[in-house]
Amino acid sequence: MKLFWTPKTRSSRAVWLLEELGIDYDLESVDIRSDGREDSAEFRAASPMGKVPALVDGEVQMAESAAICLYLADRYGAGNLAPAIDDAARGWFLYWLMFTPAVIEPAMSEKYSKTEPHRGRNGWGDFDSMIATFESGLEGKTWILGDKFTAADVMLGSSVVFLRMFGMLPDSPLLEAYAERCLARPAYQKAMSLES
Ligand SMILES: N[C@@H](CCC(=O)N[C@@H](CS)C(=O)NCC(=O)O)C(=O)O
Repeated sequence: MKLFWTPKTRSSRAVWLLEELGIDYDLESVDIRSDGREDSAEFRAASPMGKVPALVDGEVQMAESAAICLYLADRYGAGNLAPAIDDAARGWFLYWLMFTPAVIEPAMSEKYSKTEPHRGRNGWGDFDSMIATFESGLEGKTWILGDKFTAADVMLGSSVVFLRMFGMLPDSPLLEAYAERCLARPAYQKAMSLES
């Protein structure tokens, strides 16, 4: 299995998830920051948008961090990082797994670019309702589904770390504590150690 990756990007999520799984993988660096960027044909085949992360696993080629996390958790997690397909918890698991690309990231972009919010018109609502929803999802819980850490926490945990890194995390003891729990995970620390 090979992960196309660039340090300090959304690729970190996929590395974190691979470390949670404890399976073997190779990393191939993609220099997305260079001007005269020349992507390999293998990378382009897996990532039509030319974005990291991208994964090649045998005949499987794919990109999009949430899709990669879901694929890896289902395929290699033995039920540990994703509820089974017939488990009622699967509904909320999928909701929160997709919350990052569907809601958090567009809302961050809206805030960063100072675009006027349109809660009803925009699919992500707006930044403030995103934060309020994220907080209410975590209320009284260790992880987003309760006591059990899942791939959805990899997506949400990396988002909360990015929110903090960009100075966009409002005063939120709940989200701060969640970020600290994510940062303390050995798999997260191993993933970060590969970046420095
Ligand atoms: N929705 C995608 C976004 C991926 C993405 O935008 N990756 C950035 C790095 S964080 C990238 O590859 N940028 C280089 C480019 O677009 O050429 C995902 O979650 O995987």
